Amino acid sequence: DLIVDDDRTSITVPALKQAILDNLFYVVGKRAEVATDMDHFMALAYTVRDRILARWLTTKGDYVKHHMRTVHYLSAEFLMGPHLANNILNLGLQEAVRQATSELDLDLDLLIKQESEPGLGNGGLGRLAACYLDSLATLGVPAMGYGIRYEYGMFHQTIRDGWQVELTDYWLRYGNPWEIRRPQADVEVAFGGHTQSWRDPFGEYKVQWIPGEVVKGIPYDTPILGYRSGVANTLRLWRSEATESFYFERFNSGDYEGAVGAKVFAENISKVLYPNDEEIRGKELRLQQQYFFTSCSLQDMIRRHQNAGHAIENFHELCVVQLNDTHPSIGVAELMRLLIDIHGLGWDKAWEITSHTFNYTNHTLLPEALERWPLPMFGSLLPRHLEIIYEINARFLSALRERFPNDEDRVARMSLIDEHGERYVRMAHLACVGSEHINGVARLHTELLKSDVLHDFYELWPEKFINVTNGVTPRRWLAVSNPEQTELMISKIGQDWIGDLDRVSQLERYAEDSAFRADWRNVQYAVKVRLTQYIANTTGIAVDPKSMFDAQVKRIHEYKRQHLNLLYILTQYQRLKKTPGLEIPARTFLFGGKAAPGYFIAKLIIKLITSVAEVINNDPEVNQQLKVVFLPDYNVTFGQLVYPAADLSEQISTAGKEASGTGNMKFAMNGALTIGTLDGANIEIREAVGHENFFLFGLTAAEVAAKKAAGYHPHQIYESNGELREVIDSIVSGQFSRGDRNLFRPLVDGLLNTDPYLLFADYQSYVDCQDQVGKAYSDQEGWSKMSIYNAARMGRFSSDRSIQEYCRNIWNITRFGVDAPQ
Ligand code: 26Q
Repeated sequence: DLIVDDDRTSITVPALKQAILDNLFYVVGKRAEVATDMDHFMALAYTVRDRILARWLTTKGDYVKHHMRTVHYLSAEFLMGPHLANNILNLGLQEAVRQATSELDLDLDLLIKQESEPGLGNGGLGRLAACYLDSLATLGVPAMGYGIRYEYGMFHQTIRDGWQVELTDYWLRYGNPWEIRRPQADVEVAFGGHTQSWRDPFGEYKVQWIPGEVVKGIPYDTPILGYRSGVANTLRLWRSEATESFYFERFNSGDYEGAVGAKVFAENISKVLYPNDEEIRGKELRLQQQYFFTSCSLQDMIRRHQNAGHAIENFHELCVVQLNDTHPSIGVAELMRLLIDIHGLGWDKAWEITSHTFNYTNHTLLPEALERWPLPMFGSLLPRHLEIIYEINARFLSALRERFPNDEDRVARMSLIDEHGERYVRMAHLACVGSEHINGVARLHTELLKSDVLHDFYELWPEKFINVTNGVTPRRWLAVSNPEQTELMISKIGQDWIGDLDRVSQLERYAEDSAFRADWRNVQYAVKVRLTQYIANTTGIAVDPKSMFDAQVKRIHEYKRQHLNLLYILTQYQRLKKTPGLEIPARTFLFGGKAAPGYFIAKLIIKLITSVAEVINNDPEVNQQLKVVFLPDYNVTFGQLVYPAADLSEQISTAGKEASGTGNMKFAMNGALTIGTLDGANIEIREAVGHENFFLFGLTAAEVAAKKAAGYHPHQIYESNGELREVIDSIVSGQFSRGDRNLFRPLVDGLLNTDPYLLFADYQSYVDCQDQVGKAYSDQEGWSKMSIYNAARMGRFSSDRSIQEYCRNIWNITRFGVDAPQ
């Protein structure tokens, strides 16, 4: 009964309604009477996708037509989170879609919740890539993301008997309405085998790689909309499949097992995301994944470059590649191979192109997280690349010897090959040698790269090093996730800040306005009630939305020190048990995060959190003042619920260990105050929001280094600090493990004997600081002021600012935007 012009592009409410019904019938294949919430979600998602497509195709056409220099962001992980709400916001359709769904008697928020999030990343690094895609599209930067379409993403976490249990994440179960498979743009990728060399009739030295296996990469494209920019860039994720020819050749020659084996090999490559962050074990499948997506992406870039009519010699003028950590750094050798072996260029020209194409972002300071591959494995999987790396290395080291004569120690330290004992290929060194720029992700991190982790490279090439402090997108992390605060902000300062976060500074003057502060508190309370209901539904724990919400959500890692947080909780617990009726403001401690499945101590930390939670939450003497909640399966979707609701953000890593952190930014933008160390981006956040609006504690990175050098004895601190001793003793006593004195021994012994992350050294400073936090929270007016100053001064931490810095200082991109209307 509805008549509309075009139900695939029109954005009027009647057209949207008709489109949802049409998509439900023709795409989902259901009648409204029997459709589930998931069916309605799909129908709505297709309706939104239809409205993206014109922008998407126009954007692509414009980039080609105007020969625009394009960024290619290569990342093994893209932790996108659900798309629907974000796409609706970016299209400017929030009101129209709400109206259309409500007229159809559909609950929009319920439909949004149906989307299963593509969890194709571990944590910070993958989520940063997603924020950067958002900003690239918003700013109209010609850009493409390249990665792997894992069939199984980050595992789902459940808690059984207090322990983490992993379940697989088959996120594609109900289909993915956002992606388009493009089989016509497939590429082939080779593995194994051997190389042959000869001199061609002109006397040129030529190499041919005779592979052992060949697989096919099929691209799946997802549009990435900018915020009201009219731009839709592309995220291109590769799926591995068997090549028909390889498969049938063996099959027809009677090698049935070989044929099936080849198919299994091929299909395995994009099967599953490795759930380890920052802990490397040399697994061959992981190297296969890295080479697979990097080779697919570079071949694709070359093909698109040539299809647009450009000569291969100009590749680096139109194509720039950003390496998201070392995971795609094999690309340096792969581009050399493609240019020399496939496109016939000489070494020097190929090196000129390659070394002007790549840039490398480092994300870690942990020495154990620097990627290295055992040489025999590397050589058998990628024999041609190993030859190329040897050649790059020979030329690099001879230049190095010229620059630093008689310094063979330096040569050994900087070589692309680690020759101490078992031999390894050092991927960070390959990335440094092959890149035009090398960047860290926060000011301190970049300084530590220069002075420590990559010091030799800094001495050789100081001009390559540059800092780009991370940022996060205010679209997803504020406008989508915190509609209550967003609405209040819009009522005072309009909405331009969503696309230009520097403008949130206009909020500053309201910090001194008591009526506004009351509104601010009411909004905060409403958001906390939302989270309270979620906690009750998922854990059965009743928390008080009037209590302080103190949140630590991030991967579980010793350097992030979730157990330091626990030491304070236990300190408060002991105090309350000793002094019943002690006046402390009520607090709810919220934890969320996954442990790598093979990381025993991290899993034990989860068990300790859940065990402490059980005792405290069930102790009537304290549970009006203390609650401890571990929320299972922390992911992007849950992050969107918790960042807005937190009063206090825990950023308590050992100084010098957290490269940047990005959760710290999401919390502060939403008005949480931070308790933190001088680590990563905390330092810059504290400068931005004002020292008086940030709870600082702990040793500095320099003090940490000095303490370790001087000989650190945690046992002495245990002996001299009464409160700490009681807390540790209570863990050992079995109070939280039903009398089992051994359960937490590995954790406690590690602290008493070595404590590599200096929890004991920072304990007293942390406890004192937390006590100050408690006092400050009792003064609600003062707290609200600090909260508003935090939100108002976080403009710098928009990923839009980070991307502008990448464009100016690294990518040399000056042309933005498309012809398309917004
Ligand atoms: C490597 C090889 C084999 C298997 C897994 C990995 C692997 C996977 C993921 C290694 C590292 C990661 C992820 C690292 C990461 O998330 N680092 C974080 O990056 C953020 C964005 O820059 C920073 O804010 C964090 O400080 C940093 O810890």
